[in-house]
Amino acid sequence: MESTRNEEISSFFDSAPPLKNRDNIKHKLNEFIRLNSSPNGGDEEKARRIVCVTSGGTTVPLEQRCVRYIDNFSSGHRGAASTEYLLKAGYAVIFLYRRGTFQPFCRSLPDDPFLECFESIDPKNIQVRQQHSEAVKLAIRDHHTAVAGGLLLKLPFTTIFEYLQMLQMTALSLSSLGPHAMFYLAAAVSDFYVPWKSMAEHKIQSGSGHLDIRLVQVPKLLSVLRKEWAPMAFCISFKLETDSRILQEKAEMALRKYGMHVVVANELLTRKEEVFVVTGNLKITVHRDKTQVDSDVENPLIELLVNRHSVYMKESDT
Ligand code: PAZ
Repeated sequence: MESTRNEEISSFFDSAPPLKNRDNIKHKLNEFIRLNSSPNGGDEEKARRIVCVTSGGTTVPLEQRCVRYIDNFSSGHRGAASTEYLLKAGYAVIFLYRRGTFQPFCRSLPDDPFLECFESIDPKNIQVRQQHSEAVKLAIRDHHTAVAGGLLLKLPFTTIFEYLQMLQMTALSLSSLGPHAMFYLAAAVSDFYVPWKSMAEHKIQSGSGHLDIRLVQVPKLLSVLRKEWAPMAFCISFKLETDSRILQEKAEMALRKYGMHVVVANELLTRKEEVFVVTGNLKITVHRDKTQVDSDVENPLIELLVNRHSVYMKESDT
């Protein structure tokens, strides 16, 4: 059983196309962690907590020179919103996100900000439209403060191959922080993929009837993250289902089987209204505050998780 699992994992990593900018990503990660983990001349107690937030969905390419791929619904809204609250709570954030999905501090901008927020006043000048000026100013200010202040590192991925290699690199780099590190795994990660070696190289041709593609299971790497990559980090994973009857059971299973510290369970249709936080023997329901127009569920969720992380860090010290 264990050896089959190990084979699946090595076969995934060995056959995955190597990351194009691996060295550059590694360098950025190491610099970011170095700067944030020793802000006071290496005083362990005062070192900043660092969290890796994963956000958006992974794609599964069907061709090596990819024209078609399998995708999922995830918009990255949860990851982007949570990143803002985690920064506010004092964390440095590694934001591992799907290209093209929601970005921190941009949630209140219109869908096409470039075209909708700006107007051309004469052939040489453009200006921000009055009705968007406050939102644009805040987005630019908060984003700049976080990135230029060295508190937000944004790393984009598209495919399942990129995502899992980047998660592994991040986890191995963060492991030196012990319990100061946190993983907030909100990305919707593909469950099945086409192994690179058995994938068509060129665009799959139509015209010969039905198409058979064999998808194999993506290895379950949450337990590897917990046991091997970053064994002391505080790990939160997410579980999404569409059938409420199996949600709790699946979340509890993830807690036990993968050794997560917390599993956040949510349903597709109500995910923006409520989530269930499963930890130890507790199941805590977290709601959006419906009395406030702009409220979201990520605000109380992050508050709860930050407290849980504090307790975990204290317990790990003793
Ligand atoms: O990205 P989003 O805001 O549209 O949705 C968030 C979410 C539902 C993808 C996340 O809360 C989640 O449950 N992620 C894990 C999904 C899963 O693989 O079960």
